[in-house]
Amino acid sequence: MSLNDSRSRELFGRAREVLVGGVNSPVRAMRGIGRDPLFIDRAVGPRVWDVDGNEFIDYLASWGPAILGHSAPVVLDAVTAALPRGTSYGAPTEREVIFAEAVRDAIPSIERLRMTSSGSEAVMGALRVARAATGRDPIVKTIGGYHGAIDSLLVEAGSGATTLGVPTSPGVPSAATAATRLVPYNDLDAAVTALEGAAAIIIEPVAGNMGVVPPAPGYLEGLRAACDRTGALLIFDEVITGFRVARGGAQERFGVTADLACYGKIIGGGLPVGAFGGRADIMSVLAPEGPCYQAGTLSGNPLATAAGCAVIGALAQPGIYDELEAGGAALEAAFIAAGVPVRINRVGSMLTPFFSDVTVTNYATATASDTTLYASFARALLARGVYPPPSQYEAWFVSTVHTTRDIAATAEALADAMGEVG
Ligand code: KE4
Repeated sequence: MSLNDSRSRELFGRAREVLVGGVNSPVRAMRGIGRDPLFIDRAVGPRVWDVDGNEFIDYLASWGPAILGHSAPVVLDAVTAALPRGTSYGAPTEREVIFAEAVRDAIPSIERLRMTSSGSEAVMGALRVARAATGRDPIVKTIGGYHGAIDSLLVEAGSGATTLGVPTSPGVPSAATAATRLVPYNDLDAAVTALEGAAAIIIEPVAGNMGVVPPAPGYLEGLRAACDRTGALLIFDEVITGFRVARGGAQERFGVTADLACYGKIIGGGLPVGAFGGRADIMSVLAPEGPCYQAGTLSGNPLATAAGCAVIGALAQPGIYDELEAGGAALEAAFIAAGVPVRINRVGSMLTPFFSDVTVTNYATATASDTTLYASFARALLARGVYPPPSQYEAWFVSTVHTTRDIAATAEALADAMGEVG
């Protein structure tokens, strides 16, 4: 079964003449599933339409932000109302205060917050604060963890870096990664050793960038204890899990408090946003209160903040995380009902199906999965109106607006696609 993608192909030809690789972010190029990218025309609710008019039930969710579905009315209304008041002032606004108070109400450990325009910038800021607050340089990261396009962390990085075959990027000076210590995910002993004398460990509390890999029982708690013992800071990179796996993110879901946490994606409702925050005593090193410098022209942008306030407000609705949990469970059940031979890792409404004979618990087992089969399966799903993440090393996301009919249609497509490629 094939897809009419002639307009996408035409656009891709033009795009490659002016945008590197035809895209503005590598993993969008769909090389991870062995095809050229589809150009999207619009997105509403749980669906996206490409420029050839093909309709898809969407599980990419723009890599996570679309937790309320695309073009959520509450988000569109908030941005529409904000637009006539201007798009950027370069000055503080009341809405940034409202936004930060809403984040703190949901995540009490965030005593002070700094907004940015991307998750990468949020992580950069958190690392710099951790180093300034501790006076130490070494940062521990997990092999396969992805924290944005940051020099010191683009080493054994997951997500598109692995998908594109460059987990350690050229162009990053060795000096930039000299203080980066690498440990396998879910290997507590390795992390405990690496944390001696370290400024911090930065970790995806639920890995999403080697595909979804949950923390082993006791892993996060063990990192917390090791940080307490060594004086290193525990940084949760919750760019994916923040407001995804619980209203209070992984800190709430697993009951482990981080010293600093990074956010993005969902908190901007699809507009450019990031944020980092944590203990007031740690964050007080940040300018203008302290000497540690971090800045951004569009940080706390009025439109992104309006969208963020709308999403965070909507996610305060009682029972909404039960709905998301049920949606994730329904998608997992659809894979099983369709007889797709995968090992599924799921936390709430984020999951990854691995074509693997073993349970995936870290980067080594994730990268041992059959990515060629995943690629052909994903292509077959696109031809059947289901839009999966275009890489084995990403998360599938269910929103609050995926219906039981959408899941049933997905189950049919899963079975049919597996019939073609299996
Ligand atoms: P951004 O700079 O892309 O907003 O956020 C970087 C980032 C930081 N931390 C985590 C845990 C992340 O997952 C990300 C970005 N995620 C990828 C997909 N897994 C974004 C997609 C892309 O790179 O195009």
